[in-house]
Amino acid sequence: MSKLQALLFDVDGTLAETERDAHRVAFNETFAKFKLDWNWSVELYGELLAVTGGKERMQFYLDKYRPDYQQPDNLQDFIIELHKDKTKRYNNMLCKNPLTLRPGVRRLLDESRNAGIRLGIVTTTTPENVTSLLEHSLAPDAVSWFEVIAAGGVVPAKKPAPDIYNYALQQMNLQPEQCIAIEDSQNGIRSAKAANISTLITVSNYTRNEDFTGAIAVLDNLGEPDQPFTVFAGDIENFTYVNIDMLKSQI
Ligand code: XBP
Ligand code: MG
Repeated sequence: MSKLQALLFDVDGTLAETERDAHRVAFNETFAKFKLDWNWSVELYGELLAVTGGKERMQFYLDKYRPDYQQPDNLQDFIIELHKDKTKRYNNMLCKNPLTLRPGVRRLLDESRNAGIRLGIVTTTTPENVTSLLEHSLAPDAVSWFEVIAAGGVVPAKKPAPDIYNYALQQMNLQPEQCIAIEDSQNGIRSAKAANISTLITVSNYTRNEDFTGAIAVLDNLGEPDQPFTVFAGDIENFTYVNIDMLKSQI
C-alpha cells in the first residue's frame, strides 16, 4: 500500500502563472509610484527569480544590477516599505482580475479532498498573496481546504533552504516519505528534496530550462483527462494526467 498521505503545493508558477504578469507588474507599479528608475523587463525578471522572496529579490537587483543606485541609510526599511506597496497592488490585481489556475490544479485538489489526501501550501510568497489567489481563483472557502499555509517569512531561510517544508511537515505532523511536493522551479525542488520529500515538477513559463534532477517526473502541467500532459523526464507508466493513483504509484 502506498504511503501517500499528503500533497504539498507550491504557489507561484505551480497553482497559477503569477510571476510575469502579476508579481512583476506589481513591482514595476510600485517602483514608478516611488519615482525609482527601476523597471523589471520580462527577461530581467527571469534572472531575478534566481532569488526567492520579493524583498530579497529587490536587494539582489540592487547588488547585482544597480551599483550606481545611491542607497538610503535605511535601505532595509525602504525595501520593506516598497514591498508593502507591491503586496497591496498584487492583491488588488488578483481581486480585480483573478488569475486562471493551471491545468489540472482544481481537479487534483478536488480529487485529493475526496480521497482523504491531506493538503498543504508551501511557498515563499507573502501569506496574503496566497489567500487572495485561493479565494479569487479557486473558491471563496479554499483557504480551509489546506491544513497549513506555510508562507513567506515564517521561517528564517526561504527556498531553496528546506526550512519551509520542514515547518509544514511539523505543522501537519507528517514524515517526508508520506508526502509529495508539487513544484515548478529548481529552488522549489531543492527545498523539498533537502527536506527529503519526493517532488513532481510542472514547469512554468520561467522555469522550463532549469535543472530538475531527482524529480519524480518533469511535466508541462498536471494535465486533464481530455488534455494529456507532456512528459519531459521521468517514468509515469501509462498515465496521461496526474491523479491520486498516479501519485500513489510513485512513493
Ligand atoms: C515565489 C517567490 C515569491 C514571489 C513574490 O517562489 O519567490 O517571492 O515571486 O512574492 P515559490 P513576494 O514559487 O518558490 O514560492 O513579493 O510576496 O515575496
Ligand atoms: Mg514556484
